[in-house]
Parts: sequence; C-alpha cells; structure tokens
Amino acid sequence: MASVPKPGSTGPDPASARQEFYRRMDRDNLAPLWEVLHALVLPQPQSPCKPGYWNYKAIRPYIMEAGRAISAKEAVRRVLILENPGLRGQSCITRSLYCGLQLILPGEIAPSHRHTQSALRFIVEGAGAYTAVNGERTTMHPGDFIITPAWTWHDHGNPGTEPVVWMDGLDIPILALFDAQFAENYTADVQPVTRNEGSSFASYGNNLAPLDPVAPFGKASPIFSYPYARSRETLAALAKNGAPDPCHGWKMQFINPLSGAPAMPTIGAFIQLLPKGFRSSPYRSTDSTVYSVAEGTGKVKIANEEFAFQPRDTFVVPSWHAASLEAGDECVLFSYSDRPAQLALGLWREHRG
Ligand code: 1HN
Repeated sequence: MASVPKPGSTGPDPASARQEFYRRMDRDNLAPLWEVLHALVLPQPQSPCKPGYWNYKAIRPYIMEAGRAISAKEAVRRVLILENPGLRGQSCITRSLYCGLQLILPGEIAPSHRHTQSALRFIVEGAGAYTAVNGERTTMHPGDFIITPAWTWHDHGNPGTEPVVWMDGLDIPILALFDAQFAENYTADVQPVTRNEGSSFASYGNNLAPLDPVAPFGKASPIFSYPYARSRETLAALAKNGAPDPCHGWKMQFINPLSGAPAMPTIGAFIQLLPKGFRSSPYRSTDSTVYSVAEGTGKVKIANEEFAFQPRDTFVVPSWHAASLEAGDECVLFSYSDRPAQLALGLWREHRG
C-alpha cells in the first residue's frame, strides 16, 4: 500500500502522494482539515449572502398574477419567496432567515397548521384580512407587526374587500440547521375562535398584566399583534424629544412585555424613524437584516451598492456590510434579523462608523 514518503526521502512527487493519501481516507469518510482550515475559520464574516433590493412596484404584478394562478387554499400559503441573489434556490433571504410576500384575496382562507418555525408578518398592502393564533384573530392593517410563535395553530382569512399582502419572516434556516423541525395540519381548515379579538392585547399590551401571568407562547410575546398606529405614535413622540441616533435615527425593538426580551427568541424586529434629510453614519453588525419600507423615500448604501427605496420596497443588508441610510422625506423602516439568537449564543457584534 502507498503511504506518505518519509521526510527527506526521494520518492514520488509529494503533492500527488498527498492527493493519493486523501483519496484513500476519503473512502472512509475522512478529510484533511489543513486543506480547508482557511475557509472554515475566517478573520471576519464573509458570507455568500449579498445585498438585495426588491422594488414593490416592479414585483407587485407577479404577486397579483399568483392570485390568478392558484388559490390560497390550494397553495396552503400563496407566497413569492424573496431569495437572496447570492443564495438562489435555497428559499432564504439571509443564511438564517426566510422572507416572502404573501397574498390573500377577498373571500379566501389559508388553512390552519402549526410548526416549530417562528413567523412574523409585516403588513405591506391592504387591510381587513386576519391571522388567527391559537384561537384569537387579529385584523391586519398596513404597518402592523404580527407574530406567530413557534408551535401555535395559525390560519389566515380575508373577509374584507381588497387584496392583502404582507411580508412573512421565518427562522426556517435556523430550524433546518438544528434539524429541529416539526409540523402538523389542523383537523379543519379554519381553527375555532375561542377568544374575542383584542383579548391578548388587553391582557398584556397596555402596561398591565394579570396578577399571575402565564406565558401562553413560552418565550415568545403573549401579544401577537403590535398595531402600526401604536408604533407610529411612539416614533412620532420620540422624534419630538431629543436627537436621533447617528446610525439609526429613532429605532425601537418589539418586545415581549412579560420579560422585556425580544418578541420572539430567534427573530428580532425593529421599527425606526428617520427625519427628513437624515444621513446616517455607516453601521455594521453580524445580524444580516431585512428591511421593509413603511413610509418615505430614501437611499441605502450597502458596502459598494446603492439602492433608492420607496414605500413597500424590501432590502437586505448582509452580515458585517456597512450600511448607511439617507432619508429623502421622513421615513419609517421596519426590519428583522436573527439578533436574539446571536445574543443568546454570545455571538452578536456591531461596529459604528
Ligand atoms: C407559513 O406557515 C406561513 O403561516 C408563511 O403564513 C410562509 C413559509 C414556509 C413555511 C411555512 C404562514 C411559510 C410558512
């Protein structure tokens, strides 16, 4: 049997001897670390995830065409996936997160199921559809932030008169990484309503809580809908009081009122206001972040790429890419990332400037 020549011996070319050595170990599911070490341990994040931008006006016709191509019920979820240009075919917008735009037309339902993936919805267009989470419905309005905590029954319906489109953000690649996925369908298309609309918000959403609060969704927030009217009012009040942060303007995160923690354990969600004419300092962090424009026009520079944005557009800033924001008129941006997961594991870093 061939073997690696002893040091100093004259023999076969060492490079080809090594290749032959690798081929022999390969048959036993072994591989030499020294050939790949440089690609495994990087001096700084170097992701195949690229900056990305989706102009809503340009992609809306595809979303509406999907409405003619298939029903919500047949599709189960009628969604166009926003695939990162560097991760095509992988159904993800960053390496850890999924993003899609979901359409539900008047009179339609999307059947009830549950899974271990957590989901968020950010309402992009239209009002009057609902999402139901474990027996309670919440009506959607543009800018509302809604969560579907892991393993909760959820279905959607549109009893209204207009198409409703929202952004879905899920931690699908995180669950896939851990091979911790479970899912099941409910026994009926529409789960029964067991609580009045607004009862979760009344119990936990007004700086009041029951004397013996139970966390109905475990680590996730007991409030599953954060109305835009409230978020917007908060941002407007903040903007009247004090200077904006040089990188973020006025930026807040959606929290679990029982713990003060992010609304979900894996996905963090944020809303920020940039005053008219604001030009941010560059900012980078290890949590690749997906943005949806709620209000205003502006520009985002991500490393060497620049995108002009309008309301309803989406863009993604990959990990450790310096991003600068410029507001034409006053802007409100929603965003989400895997920051809570990184923080929980002690991995998150940021850098200003
Ligand atoms: C899902 O359950 C929804 O409930 C949306 O609306 C998108 C993408 C992959 C897997 C499950 C929803 C999804 C999803």
